[in-house]
Amino acid sequence: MPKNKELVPFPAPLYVTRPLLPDISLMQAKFQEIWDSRWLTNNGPQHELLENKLVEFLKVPHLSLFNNGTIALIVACQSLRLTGEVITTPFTFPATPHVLNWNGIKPIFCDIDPQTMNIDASRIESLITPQTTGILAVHVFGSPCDTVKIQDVADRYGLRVIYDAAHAFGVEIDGRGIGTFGDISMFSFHATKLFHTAEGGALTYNIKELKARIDLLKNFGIKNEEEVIMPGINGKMNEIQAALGLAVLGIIDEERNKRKTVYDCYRKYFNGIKGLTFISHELPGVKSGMQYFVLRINKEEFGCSRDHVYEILKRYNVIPRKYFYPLCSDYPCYRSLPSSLPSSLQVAQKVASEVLALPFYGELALEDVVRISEIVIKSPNIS
Ligand code: T4K
Repeated sequence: MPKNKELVPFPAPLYVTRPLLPDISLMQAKFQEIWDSRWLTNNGPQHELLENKLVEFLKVPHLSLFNNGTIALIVACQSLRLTGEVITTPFTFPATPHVLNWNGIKPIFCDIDPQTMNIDASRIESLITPQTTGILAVHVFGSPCDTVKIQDVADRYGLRVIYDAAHAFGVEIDGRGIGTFGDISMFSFHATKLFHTAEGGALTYNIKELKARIDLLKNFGIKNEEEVIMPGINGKMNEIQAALGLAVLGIIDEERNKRKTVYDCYRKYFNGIKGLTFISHELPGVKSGMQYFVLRINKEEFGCSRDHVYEILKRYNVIPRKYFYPLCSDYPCYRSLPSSLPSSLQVAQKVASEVLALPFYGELALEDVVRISEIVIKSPNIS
């Protein structure tokens, strides 16, 4: 049990996030519509409606829905015919490099920027070889990558750019939807995301011609009853997922406002504390998606390590996450790659040892945010 007398453990676990759920009556009405239509998947009316609504919401010209973000990303690589080597970040969820692997592409890990924690655009050029066909960058925690520098390198070397925008739903740069940068962007609609369809995802892109190819690829390559014109996969979102998405879409602005209040509360507590920094949801010109609240703990300055804070929080029934530790380049399936050498990824190694995602969702009570913050701040003094 904790030694600190003032702090007591929470009666129930406080998770890093909780799925946003619309009123059940809304879903019951949606279920009725689906039952009446007897149309459960394969481009039904809910699917069509959600696609149209998301095009508008995300401010993108074209969008294709998927059954999850990982399959969407696999299809993105297929649709751009990426081969050989693709430069990516080691500081991400396993799906990012795995998608390359599933396409027979070698991931080339590039170190990250110490502030944004995104791929360091100034290091990409030195990793390009005759085998490089693309860049797969991640808008980590919803903070935008350096899209200008990345596009500049890509244009100079004739490379394709895919953004893993799994964390960046609703993010805008100077009023422009984040899904309009690069060739293709992928959004994840997993239950843990601000906008979700329980499982799901989407690809967004500017080139109209890609729509036909992407939609064929996610439906086994079936053109019509007698023609299968490419080796596709089953990436289709079903009607129940789409209906849930339609209901969730109606409440995410309210959720974002609530999360802003939670963010402000954390910020108040952590601002100015030596050794603690956190991701900003107030970057100039950027509309935040309010997806995660991530602390960075500098062991020397704060007085204890990220791992110590993690253990102390768990003792008090707070379940934070070390997103993203270990680095993908340290997984057994990738660590023998030349680009995985820790000495080439020094910033990423340091960042991965410092990050801690704290509970962050609209329903989190502010008094709980205060208690979580106090536990963090007192961690160096709790053994
Ligand atoms: N690229 C990036 C950069 C990504 O972060 C992700 C996914 C992808 C690609 C792939 O997209 P998808 O194929 O998933 O669409 C979670 C999510 O499962 C994953 O989607 C997400 N990134 C990742 C960052 O977070 P885990 O392994 O941390 O999930 P889990 O089950 O531990 O959930 C976290 C917490 O959320 C739990 O402690 C409790 C709470 N929770 C979770 C679920 C599923 C609930 O309260 N209810 C729930 O239903 O990966």
